[in-house]
Amino acid sequence: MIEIPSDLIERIRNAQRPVFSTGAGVSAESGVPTFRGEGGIWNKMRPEELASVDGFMQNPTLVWEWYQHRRNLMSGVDPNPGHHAIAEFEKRFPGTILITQNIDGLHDRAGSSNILELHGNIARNKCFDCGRPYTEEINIEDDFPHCDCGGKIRPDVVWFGEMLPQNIISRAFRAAEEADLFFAVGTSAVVQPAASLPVIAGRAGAYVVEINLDQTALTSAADLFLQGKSGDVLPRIMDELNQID
Ligand code: BJW
Ligand code: ZN
Repeated sequence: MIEIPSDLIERIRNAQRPVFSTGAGVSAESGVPTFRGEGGIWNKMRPEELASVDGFMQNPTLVWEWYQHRRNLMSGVDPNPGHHAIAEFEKRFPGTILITQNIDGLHDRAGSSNILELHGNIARNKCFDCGRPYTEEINIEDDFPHCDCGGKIRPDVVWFGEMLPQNIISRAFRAAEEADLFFAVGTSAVVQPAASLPVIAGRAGAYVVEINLDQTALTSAADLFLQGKSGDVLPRIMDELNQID
């Protein structure tokens, strides 16, 4: 069983502005594949084809089918103990900010409320041409629908080379700058600008804790690295906190 340093528990109890930043690893135990590492999507598929504007323009049907497949998969899974522990943390420490790169909506379903979704949400769609939200129900079997303007409908997610939603990323940068305790959980920390958030937080004085199965690009810059599954480590942290009061 992973050892949680008592110093970390003390830091959590004293934290004024805790922030979590999560990546695909947090949803892996729910059955959502990660992008990189063992079993990662990008080991078999090409991000330029499936998760870029150029890819969509060249073969919209392929991209649409891939997202329909993932929608189907994500609608059949549930939040895991890692998601639930983060939601419990927020209830215990109101004001906790949760920044996520995940598009699967599992944090919301676990009960977190203060969530900044950096890369959008697979449950939403928008028009590729005019950007208007598209709220009609979509069946998994359907070909991709069109907007009133004639544009193709696409998932409301952020592809490579696209800007992140401005209001969300600016709130995430502010949260990182103001954080005194920053948890980076289940992310390979290679995709920008999300990867810069723990670094910014650390430089601004936050204590940076990384939770991951393996070392990453962030590990050497983190103050504490807890190696393990987020679904094991995060509930262990909550257990330690619950034992104190
Ligand atoms: C566990 C676990 C368990 C597993 N418990 N842990 C050169 C240098 C720097 C930047 C760039 C560059 N060239 C281009 C860029 C910019 C680019 C970028 O960063 N590229 C790098 C890859 C080099 N970024 C962008 O394009 C972004 N936009 C942008 O920068 O705009 C400004 C701009 C515009 C134009 C030109 C230049 C700049 C947009 C990025 C969008 C990313 N989109 C995706 C797809 C989203 C939609 C979808 O899902 O379909 O987002 S790609 C994919 O990667 C997805 C993820 O959110 C993202 C990050 O992945 P994440 O979450 O870290 O997961 P993994 O799989 O990488 O890692 C999982 C981790 O979990 C591993 O470490 C495991 O060990 C661990 N793990 N099980 C704990 N149980
Ligand atoms: Zn349109």
